[in-house]
Amino acid sequence: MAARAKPDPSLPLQVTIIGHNSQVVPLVGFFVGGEMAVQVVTGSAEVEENVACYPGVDVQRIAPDYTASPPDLPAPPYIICVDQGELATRIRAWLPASVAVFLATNDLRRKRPPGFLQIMPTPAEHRHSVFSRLGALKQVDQLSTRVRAARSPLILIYGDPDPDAIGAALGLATLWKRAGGQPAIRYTGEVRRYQNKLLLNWLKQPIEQVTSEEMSGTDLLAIVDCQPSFWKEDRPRPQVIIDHHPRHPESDGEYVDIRPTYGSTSTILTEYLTVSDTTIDRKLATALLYGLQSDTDDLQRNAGPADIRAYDLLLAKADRNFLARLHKSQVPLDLLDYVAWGITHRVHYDDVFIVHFGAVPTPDVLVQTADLLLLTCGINWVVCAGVHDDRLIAVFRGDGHHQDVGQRAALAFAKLGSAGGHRTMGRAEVPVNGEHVDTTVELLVDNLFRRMSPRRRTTLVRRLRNHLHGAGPADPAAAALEGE
Ligand SMILES: [Mn+2]
Repeated sequence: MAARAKPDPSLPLQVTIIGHNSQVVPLVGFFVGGEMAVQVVTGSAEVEENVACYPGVDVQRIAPDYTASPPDLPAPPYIICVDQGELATRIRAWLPASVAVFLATNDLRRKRPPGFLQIMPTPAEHRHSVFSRLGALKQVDQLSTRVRAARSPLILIYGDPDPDAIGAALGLATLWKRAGGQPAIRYTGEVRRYQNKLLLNWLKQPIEQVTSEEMSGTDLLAIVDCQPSFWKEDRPRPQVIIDHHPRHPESDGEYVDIRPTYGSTSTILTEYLTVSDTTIDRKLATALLYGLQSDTDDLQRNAGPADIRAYDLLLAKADRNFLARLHKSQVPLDLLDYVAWGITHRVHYDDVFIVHFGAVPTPDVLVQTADLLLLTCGINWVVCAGVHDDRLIAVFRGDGHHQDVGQRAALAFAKLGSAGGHRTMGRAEVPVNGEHVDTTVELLVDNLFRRMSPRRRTTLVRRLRNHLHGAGPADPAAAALEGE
């Protein structure tokens, strides 16, 4: 004979329900349904009769005024089912001391007296969770309806596909495939970051650069993790926009879901998939979680309750070994010496580090350096600037506590180019029209620190210019061992 599984010692083996209101019978059904033994102590003949038919239920009748305890009172937990606070207190007085004393009244809007726990969600709590699910399901239906009517749906990512955009695009594709659609996932830029290449290789999904034929041939265009305002030219007119960046006034479409309070677009897609009971397989969970992790710096930045819920759910399904490998691969080998140069040539002013690299091979240098410099104690924000593609690019990183760097970037540079971001990360891109790199130092300093004293301004400009005129980053080959 097979040994019976030992009962979980942390679970009570029985509960005691005391009282006579209409909560008694449903609670008895609830516990008996979970094969728990139930003791009922009641002053009501009617209740005694109503629960008698349940298996595994023992009933003790006591005086209807509950002045005295029954002769043998079982151990806690106790659930008191009466509607008068005074009566509940009277019963409580003859119970042994225990933290496990619940009160189940019919009037669930009334405040629970102190010392009693709540056993079931209140109707308001329950209603809230059901209603929000119904709202989310309505959204999923609206999205699915669109793909059913489309011949060639296209999910488009703006620029260099980042993890959040990839996760969100895969999430939307999964939802649309379930509805019978065959969406393609495309991006407008190039895959540049090493980690993103690693992720795309591992996913083995046909995610490629978009062609102009695909753009003109699609009858259902969705953009994720971006808005049409991101495009500098040839702005698309998507039917579907799903994003978490601050809403641009011109972001219109048939289906627009923009949630700036969310840490990632992957979180929005995780909600769609979860409410509709759509299977999230290991690869999809990994992509969504990586998107959520990289946009929120592992929940440290811009993460809200929805992000935490999604994180919890995805973590159980994702490939954590692969994620660990992705997280460690931060700095590309050929950029390491740029990062080293940036660290050496920082200028420290109050609680900020400023670096101007001059010409950079890729703006990623700015991102990598800013992220690293922000690890410094006493530094609350970092600005790393460089010239790339005839534009001055300034990358902002901040702790989100002392100031909003996205707003700071916008205040400084929005009039001159594109600028903005979140509390903790911002970016500005300003055309420099072939100007000498020395001019971009002034452009950076004067817009960034409008209220700086002239003396300090002169020193800062001079210091940054001297750095530009000194030796540049080392050659990475110098660090490598020669082959035999
Ligand atoms: Mn994002």
